[in-house]
Amino acid sequence: MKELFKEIYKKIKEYDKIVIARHIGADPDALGSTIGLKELILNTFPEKKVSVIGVYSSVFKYMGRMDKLNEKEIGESLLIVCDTPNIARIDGITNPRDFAYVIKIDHHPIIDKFEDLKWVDTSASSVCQMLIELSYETRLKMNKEAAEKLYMGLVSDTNRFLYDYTSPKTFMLVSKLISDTKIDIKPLYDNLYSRPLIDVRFLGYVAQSMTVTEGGLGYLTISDEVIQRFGGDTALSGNIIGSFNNINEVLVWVIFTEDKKNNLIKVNARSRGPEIHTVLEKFGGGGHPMASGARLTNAEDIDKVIKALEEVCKNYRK
Ligand SMILES: [Mn+2]
Repeated sequence: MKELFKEIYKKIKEYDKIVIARHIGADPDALGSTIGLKELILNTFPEKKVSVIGVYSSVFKYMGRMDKLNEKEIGESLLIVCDTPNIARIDGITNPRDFAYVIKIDHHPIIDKFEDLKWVDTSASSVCQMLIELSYETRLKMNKEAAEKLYMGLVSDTNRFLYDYTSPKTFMLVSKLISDTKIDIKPLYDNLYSRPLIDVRFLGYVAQSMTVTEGGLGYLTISDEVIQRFGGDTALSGNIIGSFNNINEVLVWVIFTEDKKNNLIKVNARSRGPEIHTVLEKFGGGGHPMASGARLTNAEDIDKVIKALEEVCKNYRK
C-alpha cells in the first residue's frame, strides 16, 4: 500500500500542470476531495498549475469555485479523477485518455478502466478520507483550507459518521486532522446542514405522499407541476432523499423526479439494507450499494425500477 502512495506522490511531483475532476451532480465528497486535493498540492508545490473542473455547484457554494479547463494543455497534464468509477460520469471530460497520465482515486466499486494508476478503496468512507490518509502517508502538506474541505466531504458522505463505512480508521484520521489543523467544525456544520424552508416543506410533502409497500419499498413520483408549486427545481428530491433513513417500515426508498427541461426522469434511490446499485446500473445509472441514482428517458421504466427494487427488498427480508 505504501508503494502506491509513493507512486501517486511521484506523479503529482512530476507534472507541472494538473487537472482534477469528479463526478457529475457533484456532492460534498466530490467537491471536497477535488478542491481539498488542489489545496494539498498547491500547499506542497506552490509553483504548479492545478485546476479543479466540473460544473459549479451553487448549492454547495461554500466548497469553493471551479477552474476552467485549458484544452490546449490537456496533452501535457496529469489528470486525477476523484470519486468517479466510470467515464460517462466524469464532469467536464469526454476522453480521459487525452491526458498525459491519469490517476483514479475512488471508493466506488470499479466500473471503467480509464486510468494509468488507480487507488480504489471500497472500504473507505469517502474519497476525502482517502486524501487525508494520502497526505499523512506522503509529503503532501495539509493546511487549514484543505482540512476544512476534506472534513466536510467526509462528514457528508458518512452522514455524520452514521453509515457502515465509518471505521476506526475514519475516526483516527479525523481526530488527527482536527488536532493538527485546529479547524473549527461548528461553522462547517452550519454550511452543511442549514437548509432553506422550501426543502423542509418539500420533505413534508414527500413523507406524506410516499407509497410504502409490504416489502419495505417507499416510492414516489414528483411531477414538474409539484416542483413548480414548491418553487424549486429538480435538485429538490436529491436534497431531501437522505432524510428517510431509519424508518421502521422503509428499507429502500426511491424518488422519481420529472425533469421537463431535459425531458427525462431523475431517479434518487437509497437503502438501509439490500444493495441497490446493481438495479440502477441496469437502467443506465449506478452509484454506491446504499445510495444510487439514474436518469430515465422512458417513463415506462419507472414501474420496472419499482418492481426490481421491490424484488430486492423481498429477497433481503427472506
Ligand atoms: Mn464519495
